[in-house]
Amino acid sequence: MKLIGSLTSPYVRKVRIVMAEKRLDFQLVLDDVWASDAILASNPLGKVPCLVMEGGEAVFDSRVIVEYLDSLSPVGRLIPPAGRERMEVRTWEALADGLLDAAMLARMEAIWPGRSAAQRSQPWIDRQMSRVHAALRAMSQGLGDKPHCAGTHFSLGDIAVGCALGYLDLRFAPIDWRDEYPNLRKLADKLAARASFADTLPPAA
Ligand code: GSF
Repeated sequence: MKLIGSLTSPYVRKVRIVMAEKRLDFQLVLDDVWASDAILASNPLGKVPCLVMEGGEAVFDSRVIVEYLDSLSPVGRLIPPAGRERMEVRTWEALADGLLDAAMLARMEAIWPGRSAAQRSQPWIDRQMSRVHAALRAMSQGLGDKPHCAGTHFSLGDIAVGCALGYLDLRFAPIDWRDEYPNLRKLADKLAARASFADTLPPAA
């Protein structure tokens, strides 16, 4: 399997962590979607991550990829098979990915070179950043004093939240989520000790 992606994308990191936790072998093909259109040959949406299977079929987006990878073996199940527990884990993932979607929209509004200074909208950035802060609040409330996001086990929910927090460190360093939400800091510290997280830390911005 080939995984097309970048070392800084948090969605790609989520997939790489799942691969590592599941002990799956893959080749990482680096692609900067902002500098080239090469990704369009595999994913018409022009986004990474994109998984290219042995037969050449392309799989996207990250949620579909991780669901597929988790189904490949029962080793270290990251998504419960059914029911309420599954819904809970997927909702944590949606919350973490949603934080990222809002953060990306805000960042691109502020820095995408295709937009002139006059075209940038501060109210739009503020709207997206309010979603980021609301998602952080919801994560902290949902986690409470539990050891993991969903249930008592490490799951895709923890992975997604860890990637979202890592992205804030990379691109939104002034947001002091550790100070504001000590329970998220505790979770992040625990996750950082896992090889899958340590080995996929994004290079400094
Ligand atoms: C989001 C992927 C995405 O936005 C997923 O796979 O979960 N819902 C999708 N990827 C970004 C890269 S990033 O993490 O910076 C991307 O490829 N953006 C290119 C674009 O044109 O939006």
